[in-house]
Amino acid sequence: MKRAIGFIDSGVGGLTVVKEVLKQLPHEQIYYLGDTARCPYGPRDRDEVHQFTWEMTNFLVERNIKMLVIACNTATAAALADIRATLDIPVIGVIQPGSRAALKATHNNRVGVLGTIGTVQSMAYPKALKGLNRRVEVDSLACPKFVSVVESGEYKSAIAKKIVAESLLPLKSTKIDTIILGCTHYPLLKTLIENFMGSDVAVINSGEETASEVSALLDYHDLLDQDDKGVQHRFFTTGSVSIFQDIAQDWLDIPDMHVEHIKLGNEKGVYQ
Ligand code: I24
Ligand code: DGL
Repeated sequence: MKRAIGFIDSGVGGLTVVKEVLKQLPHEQIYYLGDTARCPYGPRDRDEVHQFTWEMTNFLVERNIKMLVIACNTATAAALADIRATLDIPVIGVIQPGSRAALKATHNNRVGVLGTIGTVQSMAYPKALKGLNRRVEVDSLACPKFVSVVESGEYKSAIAKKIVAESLLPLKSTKIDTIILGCTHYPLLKTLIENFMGSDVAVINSGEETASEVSALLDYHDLLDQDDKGVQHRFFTTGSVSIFQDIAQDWLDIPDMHVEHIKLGNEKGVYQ
């Protein structure tokens, strides 16, 4: 029996990571769980995000996944260490890969990090970056408006351009030469961010880097699938199946995607 790579996220944003994995590893089978009923995680307490992330993890572990990817930055910041220490399958988050790529790209050891409130407050990126290179200087910035502008579908509009410019203004006066997109949604704003920061600043997509690490880790553990025979991706959502399906089909270019509605938590359904 083929075993899937499990992906968990607060909603649909983690599909940016899945898209990169499908591109790099077309033989692999994907199980994706998006907790859209309780999205966004960004403004929530760390303990709550930790609890929700464990609930998602247990759901996919019960379905015999061979590796877990925590595709959400906020969830990675709140729960990766604990989940990795507990499970006996490889577990990967989005923060370490993004950090490693940023350190490769920077010439002056000054890195900017954009994320949700939860991710920025956790200091997970500065910790990861300094753990890899103690001389690096980090400027973190929470961009709470970015997720809603992407989810409004207006991410290419003049409004988005204005929000990006206003939010990133504090970074203009710093010496950063590299910026990490530390949130699943921000790759959709990449062009606007690049245009505002200018061509001297390298923009790192954590999701893209994570896909490369998934590939390396599967190879290392000898878990890579040799062909795409019998591949049956599965998508689970705690929210609306039709909204999830519309976005995911469009984003991943998979027609007639099968999406299943599931419930998580002790008091099922009360979080909506
Ligand atoms: N993009 C995201 N989330 C949405 C959206 C979007 N609606 C349009 N687009 N909605 O995330 C989530 C809203 N919730 C409401 C409560 O129920 C669950 C859903 C970014 C997706 C990244 C893959 C714009 C859009 C789209 C298709 C592809 C990409 C995209 F419609 F940005
Ligand atoms: N997936 C989240 C992240 O990467 C963004 C959306 C949310 O706040 O839940 O941090």
